[in-house]
Amino acid sequence: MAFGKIYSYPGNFRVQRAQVVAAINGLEVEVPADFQMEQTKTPDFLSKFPMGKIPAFEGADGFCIAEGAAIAMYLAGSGPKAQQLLGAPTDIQKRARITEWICFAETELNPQVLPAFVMCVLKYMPFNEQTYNNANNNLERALKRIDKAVDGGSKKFLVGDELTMADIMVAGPLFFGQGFLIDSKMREAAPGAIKYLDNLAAMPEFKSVFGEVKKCDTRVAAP
Ligand SMILES: N[C@@H](CCC(=O)N[C@@H](CS)C(=O)NCC(=O)O)C(=O)O
Repeated sequence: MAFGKIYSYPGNFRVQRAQVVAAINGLEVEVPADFQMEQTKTPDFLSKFPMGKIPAFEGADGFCIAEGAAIAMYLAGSGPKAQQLLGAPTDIQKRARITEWICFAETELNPQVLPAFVMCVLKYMPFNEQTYNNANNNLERALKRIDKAVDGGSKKFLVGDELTMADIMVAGPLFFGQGFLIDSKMREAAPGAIKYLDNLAAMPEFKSVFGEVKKCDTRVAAP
């Protein structure tokens, strides 16, 4: 029996991160293919997920949780690899370091890759040059921060010497962003970070969920 379901549209990197975690922990998690965004506004969905947003996780035991990071953390803590992914409960500093990178992913990476996607790819929002430039500058700064953390590409993981939630959470938005925004020019500014991401992308844990990571030559421009 499946451990639970994640409701989302297909190809959502927040869900893909959770799927990587679930696979590492041997948890079966379904992503129903027939899910429609309109369902997020139904009384049934809102009674379980009051924000009416996806991703949203519903466990076989009835436990419901929203927010992509919280879903991934819940799955990380629910299987045999919990200590590897989250750090041992007694190793407070390691757990804090992993949390630092999770916060970094959610606040320094996701908000930088999403504006260009929404304005230039989906075209749901009018193009705003200042928003676009600020996000790109902040993204380059964040990539340089990662470059430093992995010693110019000589380290394979952000925390310690095995895969943790730090890597999984950071990889999601950056694999996604490489397809349309992190172009060859931005990649040249942080080659060690890109080498680190390439190493992660080649790991079976990521490859089975994300497939081949697409890399754009030129970033998406104003529509
Ligand atoms: N903070 C949430 C954001 C989730 C989010 O913005 N989801 C969008 C789709 S990518 C959504 O459900 N939008 C529907 C709405 O705003 O009503 C997370 O990280 O999971």
